[in-house]
Amino acid sequence: MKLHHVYGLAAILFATAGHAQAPFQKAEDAVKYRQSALSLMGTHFSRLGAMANGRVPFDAAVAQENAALVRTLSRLPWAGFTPDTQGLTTKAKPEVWRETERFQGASEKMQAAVAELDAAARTGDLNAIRKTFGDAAASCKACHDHFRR
Ligand code: ASC
Repeated sequence: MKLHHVYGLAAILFATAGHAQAPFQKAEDAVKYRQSALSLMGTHFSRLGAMANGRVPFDAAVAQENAALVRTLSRLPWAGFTPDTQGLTTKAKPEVWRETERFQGASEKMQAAVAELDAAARTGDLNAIRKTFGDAAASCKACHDHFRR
């Protein structure tokens, strides 16, 4: 293989890497993907909540780990809301695809709130975590109230 072929191949691989999670082979795969991401987000968010609410002792390292995971996971579910999943029986309301700007806005608000929570967790300040946790939880609920059955 000539060197410029290697460069060409590398360029193609780079160009497609960002789309590795989509499109999905089947609509069911897209649903599974978004539900998995949201489920994991809930798991790690709840561990932060337990500390924010004083149900478990505060551990700054554990809070940081969970906030970093939630922040990374918060980027993922959206690729799974493909139009071909509308016909499947899930908790997603038709509003997801009917009010796409509002849905995207809600998803971005949640990602921003979670980024703030991650920044707070990095400081190790429990009071900052409490406040940003509350804002992030409100952003989860706002979207669920309008877009989820
Ligand atoms: C969670 C979880 C959610 C949010 C939401 C906040 O732990 O799984 O969906 O918090 O209940 O209001």
